Amino acid sequence: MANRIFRAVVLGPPGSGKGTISARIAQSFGLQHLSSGDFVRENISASTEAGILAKTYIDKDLLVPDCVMTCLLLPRLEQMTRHSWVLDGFPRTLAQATALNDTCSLDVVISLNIPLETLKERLRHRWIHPASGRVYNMEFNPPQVHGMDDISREPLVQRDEDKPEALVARLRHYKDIAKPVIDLYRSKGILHSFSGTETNKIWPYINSLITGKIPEVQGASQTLP
Ligand code: G5P
Ligand code: MG
Repeated sequence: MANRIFRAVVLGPPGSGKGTISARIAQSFGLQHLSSGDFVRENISASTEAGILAKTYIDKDLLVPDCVMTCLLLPRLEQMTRHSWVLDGFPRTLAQATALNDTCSLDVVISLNIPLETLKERLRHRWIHPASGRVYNMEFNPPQVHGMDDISREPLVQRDEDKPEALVARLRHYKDIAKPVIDLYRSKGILHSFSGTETNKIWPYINSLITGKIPEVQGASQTLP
């Protein structure tokens, strides 16, 4: 764990590998991994007021409104004064980025640029364990037992928003909304963009970027998802 607090954000379209890369960063550098999508899904499972509201948007393949997302996430970040973290999936909009900026300062923003065809292919094969948010890919990261979560052995499901008809609209929408967010972090000089079709090829560059930003690293693990 680094001696000082380190805060990173991972941006990218659906299926770009935000969750996979963030989990590797968290595991390798001892950071807490916070995922806005997992956080929303936890709230949906727990039927909180915010979760019930968020579900009405997710069911229509829409982004959850900024005020719901910031109310869910920012108090959690404000509590994390002693922990370094990597945040995946937030901010998605300029309003969210501005709210985050008012809450804390970021060390690094990683933007993943993955070709559209690659994204479509990946999401087609993605299955999740809803209770834990664990993500599998039937080709890249398959479960030990087909169709079952490795730990709970409960059945895996495919998210409605990963089904082909919902995908193209999601990906197009992402690009429009993300541009001002990416421009903002570029202007702050903390944006690092990575392009490619394979997470395993992008990972070493991200690993060395973070290693350079966190000199005192402990507890790096060899088993990566
Ligand atoms: P989420 O949960 O943030 P998305 O759609 O932005 O959902 P997603 O789908 O979770 O992002 P990811 O995390 O970028 O994708 O990617 P991943 O899960 O790591 O990888 C995708 C798949 O590809 C996995 O199966 C993985 O194993 C595989 N894979 C990774 N690398 C490779 C590789 O190199 N090769 C291959 N073959 N496969 C690979 O948000 C869900 C919803 O919540 C709401 C929105 O409605 C959103 O749609 N939401 C928000 N709304 C407003 N504002 C926010 N900030 C919101 N955050 C969430
Ligand atoms: Mg994710």
